[in-house]
Amino acid sequence: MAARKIILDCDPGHDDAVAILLAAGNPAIDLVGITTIGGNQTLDKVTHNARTVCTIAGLVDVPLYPGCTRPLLRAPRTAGDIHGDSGMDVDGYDLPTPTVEVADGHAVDFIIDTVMAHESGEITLVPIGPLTNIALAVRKEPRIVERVKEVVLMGGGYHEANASAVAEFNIIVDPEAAKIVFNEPWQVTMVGLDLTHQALATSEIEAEVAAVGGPVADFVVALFGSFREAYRANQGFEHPPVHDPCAVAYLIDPTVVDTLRVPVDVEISGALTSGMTVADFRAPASDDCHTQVATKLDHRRFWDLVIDAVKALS
Ligand SMILES: [Ca+2]
Repeated sequence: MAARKIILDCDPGHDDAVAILLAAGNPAIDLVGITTIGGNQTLDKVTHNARTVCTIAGLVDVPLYPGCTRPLLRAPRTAGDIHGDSGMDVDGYDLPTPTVEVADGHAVDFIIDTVMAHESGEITLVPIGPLTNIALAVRKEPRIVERVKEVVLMGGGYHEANASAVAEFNIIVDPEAAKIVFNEPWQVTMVGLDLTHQALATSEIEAEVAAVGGPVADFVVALFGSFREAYRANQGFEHPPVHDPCAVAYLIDPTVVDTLRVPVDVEISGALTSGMTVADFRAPASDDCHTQVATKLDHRRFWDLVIDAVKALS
C-alpha cells in the first residue's frame, strides 16, 4: 500500500516532537511537509523547536513552513507550565543548534498549494496544535475541503479536559478556528484527551526507548523526563500522556485506536464552556455524520510503533 501523504501542523511541544519522529520513522507515512502554529509557545519558539527536532532526526528534505502567530480572534495563550519557557524544555540532553532551515512562504499557502497540487483524496491533514492555520486555509481556498482525504487532529475531548473544566488546550486557544474545521463537511477524526490520556509514557516504556540507544532515543527519553516532571507538578499525572503521536499512530494503523462516529461541534460563546468540544452520544450517528472521536488506545501497539520509529531513525 502506498504511504499516506500527510502535512503535520504542529507546535512543538514535547509530544509534537514525538509525533514528528513517529511520522518520519514509519514507512506507512509520507511526511510531505511540516507547518508550525503558535500554541504551546510563541510561533518563533515552536518553529525553532521544529527545526531542532528535524535536525536531530536528520529530516533535511521535509519542508518546514511557519504559520500563524496568534488565534483568529482571541489573545494568544501558551502552555509554559507544561512545555517550559522554550516550548520544549529538556533536562539531560544538549539540544543541537538547528541546521534545518525554514522554507520561504507561509504555512497556510503551503497547505493550500500542496492539497491543490495533489490528486483529490491524496493529502491528509494532521493538526496537532491550535487550528488557526487549517481554518485560514479553508477560508482562503474552500476547494481544499473536497480534496483533502481526511483531517485527523489531536485536540478536544468528549469527557476529559485540561485547559478548563471542559476544554482542551489546542481548542481553547482558538475555538473559532476549531469551529470552522469541525463544521466543514470533510472527514474529521478527533483524537482527544479521552484517547491520549491513555498514551502514558510509563517507566517501562521509557526504559524500552532508552535501550534503543543513540541520539534520537536519548532525546525521546529526555522529552519523557521533562514532560513527566511538568505533568506531575501541574496536572496530577504520575506519567505523562504523550498526546500528539496518537493521531499519527491512527493513520499508520487504524486498529491501534478505536473510534466512534458521533456529531461534534465546538462551543465558542459559553461563559464557562468556551472551547468545549461537544460530542452528541445520544443516538446512532446519521449516515452523513462526518466526525468521529477516538475512544480507546492499544497502549502496547502504540508504543511499539513509536519505538520502531526511534529505531528506524537511529
Ligand atoms: Ca501539539
